[in-house]
Amino acid sequence: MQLPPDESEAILEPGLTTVILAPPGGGNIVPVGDGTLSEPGRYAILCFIPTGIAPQEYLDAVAATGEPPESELPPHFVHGMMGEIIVTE
Ligand SMILES: [Cu+2]
Repeated sequence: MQLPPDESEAILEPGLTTVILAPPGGGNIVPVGDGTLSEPGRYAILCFIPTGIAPQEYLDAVAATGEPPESELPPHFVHGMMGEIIVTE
Protein backbone atom coordinates (compact mmCIF):
# COMPACT_ATOMS: atom_id res chain seq x y z
CA MET A 1 0.00 0.00 0.00
CA GLN A 2 3.03 2.27 0.20
CA LEU A 3 3.68 2.02 -3.52
CA PRO A 4 2.89 4.94 -5.80
CA PRO A 5 -0.53 4.53 -7.49
CA ASP A 6 0.88 3.49 -10.87
CA GLU A 7 2.92 0.71 -9.25
CA SER A 8 0.20 -0.49 -6.85
CA GLU A 9 -2.42 -0.55 -9.61
CA ALA A 10 -0.11 -2.73 -11.68
CA ILE A 11 -0.16 -5.52 -9.07
CA LEU A 12 -3.90 -5.38 -8.32
CA GLU A 13 -6.46 -7.47 -10.14
CA PRO A 14 -8.13 -5.46 -12.88
CA GLY A 15 -11.83 -4.74 -12.53
CA LEU A 16 -12.68 -3.40 -9.10
CA THR A 17 -15.83 -5.30 -8.14
CA THR A 18 -17.49 -3.00 -5.66
CA VAL A 19 -17.09 -0.22 -3.16
CA ILE A 20 -19.70 0.53 -0.54
CA LEU A 21 -19.14 3.13 2.15
CA ALA A 22 -21.10 4.38 5.10
CA PRO A 23 -20.11 7.61 6.80
CA PRO A 24 -20.14 8.02 10.58
CA GLY A 25 -23.70 8.50 11.82
CA GLY A 26 -25.35 6.41 9.14
CA GLY A 27 -26.52 6.89 5.62
CA ASN A 28 -24.99 5.46 2.52
CA ILE A 29 -22.51 6.69 -0.02
CA VAL A 30 -23.24 5.84 -3.63
CA PRO A 31 -21.48 2.54 -4.32
CA VAL A 32 -19.44 1.57 -7.31
CA GLY A 33 -20.95 -1.63 -8.67
CA ASP A 34 -24.09 -3.26 -7.32
CA GLY A 35 -22.70 -4.31 -3.95
CA THR A 36 -22.61 -7.99 -4.84
CA LEU A 37 -19.45 -10.01 -4.37
CA SER A 38 -20.38 -12.76 -6.82
CA GLU A 39 -16.97 -14.33 -7.27
CA PRO A 40 -15.40 -16.52 -4.58
CA GLY A 41 -12.15 -15.14 -3.33
CA ARG A 42 -10.47 -12.81 -0.90
CA TYR A 43 -11.52 -9.17 -0.93
CA ALA A 44 -9.78 -6.29 0.77
CA ILE A 45 -11.73 -3.35 2.14
CA LEU A 46 -9.78 -0.14 2.54
CA CYS A 47 -10.84 3.36 3.47
CA PHE A 48 -9.02 5.94 1.35
CA ILE A 49 -10.44 9.02 3.03
CA PRO A 50 -7.43 11.14 4.07
CA THR A 51 -6.82 11.35 7.81
CA GLY A 52 -7.75 14.75 9.18
CA ILE A 53 -10.24 15.68 6.47
CA ALA A 54 -13.91 15.75 7.43
CA PRO A 55 -15.40 12.67 5.71
CA GLN A 56 -18.41 14.60 4.42
CA GLU A 57 -16.15 17.28 2.94
CA TYR A 58 -14.20 14.57 1.14
CA LEU A 59 -17.36 12.84 -0.06
CA ASP A 60 -18.86 16.09 -1.29
CA ALA A 61 -15.71 16.70 -3.33
CA VAL A 62 -15.91 13.19 -4.81
CA ALA A 63 -19.60 13.68 -5.63
CA ALA A 64 -18.88 17.03 -7.28
CA THR A 65 -15.97 15.90 -9.43
CA GLY A 66 -16.34 12.12 -9.68
CA GLU A 67 -12.75 11.79 -8.53
CA PRO A 68 -11.14 11.71 -5.09
CA PRO A 69 -9.40 15.00 -4.30
CA GLU A 70 -5.62 15.06 -4.23
CA SER A 71 -4.21 14.78 -0.74
CA GLU A 72 -0.82 14.26 0.85
CA LEU A 73 -2.47 13.07 4.08
CA PRO A 74 -2.31 9.36 4.91
CA PRO A 75 -5.55 7.47 4.26
CA HIS A 76 -7.60 5.96 7.07
CA PHE A 77 -6.51 2.44 6.18
CA VAL A 78 -2.99 3.10 7.47
CA HIS A 79 -4.65 3.55 10.88
CA GLY A 80 -6.46 0.23 10.61
CA MET A 81 -9.65 1.16 8.76
CA MET A 82 -9.40 -1.89 6.60
CA GLY A 83 -10.58 -5.46 6.53
CA GLU A 84 -10.82 -8.66 4.59
CA ILE A 85 -13.82 -10.61 3.34
CA ILE A 86 -13.57 -14.19 2.15
CA VAL A 87 -16.36 -15.26 -0.21
CA THR A 88 -16.86 -18.99 -0.65
CA GLU A 89 -19.12 -20.86 -3.05
CU1 LIG B 1 -12.26 5.93 6.89
